[in-house]
Amino acid sequence: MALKVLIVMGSDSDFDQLVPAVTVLDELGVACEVHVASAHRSPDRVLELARSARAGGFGVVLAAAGGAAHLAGVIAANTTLPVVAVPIAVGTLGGLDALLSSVQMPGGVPIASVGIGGGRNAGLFAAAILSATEPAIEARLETFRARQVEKVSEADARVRAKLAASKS
Ligand code: RP5
Repeated sequence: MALKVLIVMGSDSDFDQLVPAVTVLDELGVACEVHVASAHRSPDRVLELARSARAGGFGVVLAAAGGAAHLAGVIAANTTLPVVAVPIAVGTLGGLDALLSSVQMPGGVPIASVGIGGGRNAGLFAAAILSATEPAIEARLETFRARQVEKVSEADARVRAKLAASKS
């Protein structure tokens, strides 16, 4: 059975920024499971999710948190699956704190990170990781990329048509 994506967010207030991850995974036919669990408010639950992830059929974890974000690091400390942080745009620093917490992990337990509020890219990256062992996901990613090429070409045509119209 194809591996799934485990999505964990520190609070339900993070949910809106994770919707693009769920949407793009759905578009790519990648199964995911979404949970709220906090590294500081419900630490036992985070450990449970992380430690059971591989046996539960997951191949990658997306960990979304804002503020002094340590969710991704704590999950990575409790599984050898790849963990991708999604720094959430929240609070006085607007997500910069979460971004730095994510990319400045001390050596030995690495995590990857997308940009602040990068839910969609996180979903795409998770699919890319799973595509290494799942040809069906690779094929859907190829189609997704080809469609992007078409969209850029359509945008090019629109802009050129607007320019031409403005000159006539
Ligand atoms: C973090 O604190 C969560 O991931 C969230 O981004 C932030 C604020 O959480 P709430 O106070 O809205 O629950 O742990």
